[in-house]
Amino acid sequence: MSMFDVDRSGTIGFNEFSGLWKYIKDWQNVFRHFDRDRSGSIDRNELRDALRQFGYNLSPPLIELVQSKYASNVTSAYGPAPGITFDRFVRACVVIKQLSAAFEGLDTDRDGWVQINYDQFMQTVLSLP
Ligand SMILES: [Ca+2]
Ligand SMILES: [Ca+2]
Repeated sequence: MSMFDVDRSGTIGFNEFSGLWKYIKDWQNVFRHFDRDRSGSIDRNELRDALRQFGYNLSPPLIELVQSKYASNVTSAYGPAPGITFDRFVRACVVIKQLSAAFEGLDTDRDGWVQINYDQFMQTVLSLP
């Protein structure tokens, strides 16, 4: 919630709530757009297409890793199909965005490589929300 508590008052005011609501609505539209088979969850291919559309070209093993990290394993006939549900999809996208931004911040010459020591690595990872 802290990312919507713009004035850091510790509570969510009306304007902040509107922002949050708009944010959720936008994400729901994004989710529906990429849930192409309308299964209520995001499978590997849908995830790959979504991330690609967002500008993140993850390799197949990375897609697999994200999928297995965020997918729920509900196999009940009444629950959502196995895959990434809405809230986890948002979380996965936010994490990938933040990790990518952190990497880009370190890769100052933009060649796709960074050389960092333990201290910088820990600082980078721990400073992520
Ligand atoms: Ca789906
Ligand atoms: Ca570099």
